[in-house]
Amino acid sequence: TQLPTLNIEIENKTISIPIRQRFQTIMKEKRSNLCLSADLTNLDEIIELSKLVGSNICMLKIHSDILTDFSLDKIQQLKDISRKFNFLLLEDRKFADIGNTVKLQYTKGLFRIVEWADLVTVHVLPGECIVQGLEQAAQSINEPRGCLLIAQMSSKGAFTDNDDYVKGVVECAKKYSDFVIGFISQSRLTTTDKFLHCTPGVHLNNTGDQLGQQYVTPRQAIDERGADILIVGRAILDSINRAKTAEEYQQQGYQAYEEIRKI
Ligand code: 5FU
Repeated sequence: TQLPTLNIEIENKTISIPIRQRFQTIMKEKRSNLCLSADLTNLDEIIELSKLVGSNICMLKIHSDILTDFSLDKIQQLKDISRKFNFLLLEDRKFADIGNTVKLQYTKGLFRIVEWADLVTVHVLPGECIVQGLEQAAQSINEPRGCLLIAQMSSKGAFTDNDDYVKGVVECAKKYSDFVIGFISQSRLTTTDKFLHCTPGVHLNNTGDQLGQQYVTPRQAIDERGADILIVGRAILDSINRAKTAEEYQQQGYQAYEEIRKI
């Protein structure tokens, strides 16, 4: 089964763009491999922030379950901004249940994630059935949808630090490569460019937090951790000038990406 593609009208011709290709085009056009992790608890504030940094980012990541003012109207506003500024919306849901349950979590409840999130994050702990459940649910939507498999985590002592586990995640990605467009990772997992490697735990000034987060610099993330996309949260959110800091991470990140990946 084919996942839907995004239909774009150019000079009266409809062109279909699969989500993987769309992501790569956004990165090239905007010269950005920066994903802002907008870990704020107020969606109005995220909407304002997304306008401020919209031109600097290729993706905005949120945790909808930390929002105190979530509504489908407001999330639609954020979606409209993402289309205007041309970035993807990632819901960092970290699904981790059996296929049938994740299908419900993806489509129902207060958040109805499938209706607005271009991408979601997924643990493969339950086995490949989790991807099957999500992919099935995504087919009910007439827009492209995809997911990132969590292969490795940035936190100290993560149990994902296990070669067999990571190998299993990569196999699963290859098997469902229409829907799986990449990984959340801390190292380069495949030799092909097919899968986007997205790396959290990036900060220029800190090495970690008090709760196990571990940071590397943007250049280290790309060079030593194999990142394509840098996921940056508090380094930008806690800075005095968020717009200026986002621009710095965009520039440093993309420059290192071009040099190291030779794109
Ligand atoms: F899968 C992962 C991971 O391994 N590490 C993470 O930090 C996800 N994250 C998310 O990236 C985490 O939930 C935060 O939303 C974000 C990192 O935020 P920070 O403020 O840059 O530490």
